[in-house]
Amino acid sequence: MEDCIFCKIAAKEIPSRPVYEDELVYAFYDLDPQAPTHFLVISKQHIASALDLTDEHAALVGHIYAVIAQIARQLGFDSYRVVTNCGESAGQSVFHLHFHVLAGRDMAWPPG
Ligand code: DGP
Repeated sequence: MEDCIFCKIAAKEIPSRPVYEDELVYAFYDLDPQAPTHFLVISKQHIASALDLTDEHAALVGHIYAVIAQIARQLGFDSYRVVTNCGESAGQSVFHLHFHVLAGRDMAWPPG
């Protein structure tokens, strides 16, 4: 989608530090890390937010969680947090579906 920063990152029009890529998803390190390890997993398909997900996306979302587990194993993490901010009030600033993966420190609950 034109003017979507994450579409441009997925298309390599904007540089990023890659973690993983396949035909459905791209994973790259977050510009503003909130943990010693903090990367994002995005769908290559432009989906504005989790609010737009339907049953049609079930395989995609399942694949994203499988990819996250695979990356975590490869990086040596057995403990990590996955966050999807959905909507401005929840902290979403980029309106392209993405999953934050945070690891390498203890996490507080509830999140702020
Ligand atoms: P959220 O606020 O939940 O929509 O998360 C957006 C995240 O995207 C935020 O943690 C910062 C990150 N981010 C924004 N622009 C860029 C960029 O150009 N490159 C990278 N690597 N991360 C970005």
